[in-house]
Amino acid sequence: AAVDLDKCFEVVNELVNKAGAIIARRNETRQEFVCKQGDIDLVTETDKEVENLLMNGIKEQFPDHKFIGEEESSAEGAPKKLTDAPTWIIDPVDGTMNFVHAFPHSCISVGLVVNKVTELGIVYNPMLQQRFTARRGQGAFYNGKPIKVSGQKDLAKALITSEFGTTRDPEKMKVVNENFQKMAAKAHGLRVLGSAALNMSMVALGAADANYEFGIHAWDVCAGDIIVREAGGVVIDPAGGEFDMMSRRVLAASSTELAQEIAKTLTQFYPQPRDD
Ligand code: LIP
Repeated sequence: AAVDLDKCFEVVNELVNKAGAIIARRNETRQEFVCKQGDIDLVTETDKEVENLLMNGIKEQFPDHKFIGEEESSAEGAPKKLTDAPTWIIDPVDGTMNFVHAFPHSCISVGLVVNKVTELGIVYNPMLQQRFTARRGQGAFYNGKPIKVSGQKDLAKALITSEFGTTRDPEKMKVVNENFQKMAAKAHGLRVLGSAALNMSMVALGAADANYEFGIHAWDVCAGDIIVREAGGVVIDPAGGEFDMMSRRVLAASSTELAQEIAKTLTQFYPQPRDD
């Protein structure tokens, strides 16, 4: 059956409002957490509660839709194959480290993929009420107003975001540090704010010019990808090829020229295992 994307967008916006209210209230105090893979990969009760709220709300309206969720997949521990079925890709709290510290910079990130094409995305920071939305072919919006990337082409004038990531694996950290050094030397500025989805949204807004990261997951970047592209930006693989949502690698930029310059500059890393 055809997917009613208008209804999908309406339903998910309402659910995200409810979930956002929970996150914003809890963010007033520091949160208890448990470690997942390592001591800096965190999950809280709120992550699980918000994921359930979103998934149950969607299932009620669209019983045959599928899910790839951060906590859902870690619970099952199984890789997820992306099929042609309508699939919601959900990070209930992106930026969990910020959330446990009550640093008000985390968000809900939700994308809907149909026939392996992302149709819509929402990134919502309920603490600061920043809502980024996009639907395929209809542009990107910040709190309802159309947004555009900066169009910056020159790395020397670009504000770049990236992350330390959620592992202290020495090989990975070596690459992270090497790339921070390169960017600090070549770019206009470098920021590490703690949420992959919000990093990408800042590129869409034209506030940052590019974001790259090795080690992200599909749920961190699914919504950000469509929001950046609908804002006129590009999302590619950090080595310069096509973006692969399950590869755990991303490079978003305000222009093809900037994306390719960063791709040439970066020391490459291929996180294992992939998401699928
Ligand atoms: C995290 C991101 C963080 C990034 C990690 C991770 P989580 O998501 O927000 O910025 O470095 O790769 O994916 O675990 O907080 O939802």
